[in-house]
Amino acid sequence: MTKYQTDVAILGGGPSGLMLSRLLLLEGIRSVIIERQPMQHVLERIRAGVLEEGSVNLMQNAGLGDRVLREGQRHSGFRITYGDDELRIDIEKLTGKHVTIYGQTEVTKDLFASVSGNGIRILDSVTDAKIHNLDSDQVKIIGSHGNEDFEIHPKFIAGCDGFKGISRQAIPADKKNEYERVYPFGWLGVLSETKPADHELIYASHEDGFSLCSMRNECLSRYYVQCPAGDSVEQWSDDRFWDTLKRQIPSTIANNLETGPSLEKSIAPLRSFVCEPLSFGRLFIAGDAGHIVPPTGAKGLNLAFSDVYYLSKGFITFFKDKNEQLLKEYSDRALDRIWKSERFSWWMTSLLHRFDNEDGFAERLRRAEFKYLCQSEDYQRVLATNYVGLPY
Ligand code: RFL
Ligand code: PHB
Repeated sequence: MTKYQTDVAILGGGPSGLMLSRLLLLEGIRSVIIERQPMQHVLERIRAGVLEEGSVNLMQNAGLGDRVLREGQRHSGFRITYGDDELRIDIEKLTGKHVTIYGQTEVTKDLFASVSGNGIRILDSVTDAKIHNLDSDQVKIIGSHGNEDFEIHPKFIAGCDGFKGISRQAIPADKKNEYERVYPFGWLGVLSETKPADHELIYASHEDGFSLCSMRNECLSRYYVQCPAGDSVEQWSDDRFWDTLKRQIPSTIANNLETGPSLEKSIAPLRSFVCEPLSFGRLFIAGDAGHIVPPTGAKGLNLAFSDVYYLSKGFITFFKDKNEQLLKEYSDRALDRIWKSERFSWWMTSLLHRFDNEDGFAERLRRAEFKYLCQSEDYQRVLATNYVGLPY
């Protein structure tokens, strides 16, 4: 049995857990990261692509600005298409801000390198991690790492272990409320070594379903198409995927689309979810562990970073100034921003996707919404302001 004493035990070595560990490390606050998967798997998981300015600033403040500023693509707008009609949202003109295309794989790589060589212990491939005595001074995490059992005695636990983690489950049922919408569709995502469809992102609404043309760099594209919730990857050959995508994006773009073998193909179910509050006793939850947004608004990773920003401030004022006030306020401050992003992500999803058993009324409302968006710069500004990220 190995025993560890630390300030903060961080469950989960995804972007939330790694960023929290890094921000605490810079202030001399110790942490141990407990990750269920091999770290290699975490580093290779293909997910988010769009970073808000706030997220890039946070990376810079964490001393990790060089690569994202050098290799990330700065985007000042994106397109929404509705059948063959299209609208460019000029986010820079509307908000004075931009977003950065930089894959979650790269974010995770930068964060991992900044903590792993710097005295932060990362226990990966951990099995059977369990939280004990959450509501007391004797809080601890036990589990197995390799062939050995471990016991961690921290002052606090940060639950950064994603939607399926154990930290949210550790809050007693009568001490939390959970709010949820499950959508009847998922996103089938493909990564391919092809030239992106355009130099900016295209969110395409079509009567057969939604598609997204995104990218990682000039020769690496990321595409998504809406698929039924129960579909499996085996049902989607590369040919079927490309045919569906080409049908659902405007013909001018489809005609010039470069296709190729998929390097990665996966299906993500779409869900909106919030747990309230985000804390209980010595436990504080951040990122996907506490909330999920459908990826349409590109908010998940960005929200995880704003949570971690608030939480890091709470821990830092506790350990530096013996002041618990910011920790007490953490849940309310984070939830305020989370609910606004939940609203935006739900709205973008409703605008762009097709739902089962819809009637003509729903479709006409959606078309009216698109036309209104085309005609009203004020409405476009509301969209752009949310897309680039609300301040924190
Ligand atoms: P993660 O990334 O799920 O990491 C949680 C980690 O916890 C580990 N874990 C455990 N560890 C120890 N003990 C246990 N019992 C554990 N149970 C789980 C897991 O193995 C994992 O390593 O959560 P985190 O760190 O909060 O980060 C959240 C983001 O990953 C997520 O919000 C984004 O990927 C969402 N997202 C997007 N966000 C954006 O901001 N912009 C985007 O463009 C964007 N696109 C996307 C996305 C998510 C997608 N999918 C696949 C859901 C596109 C897609 C398709
Ligand atoms: C991505 O590139 O993976 C991506 C981009 C925008 C989104 C979601 C995902 O809204």
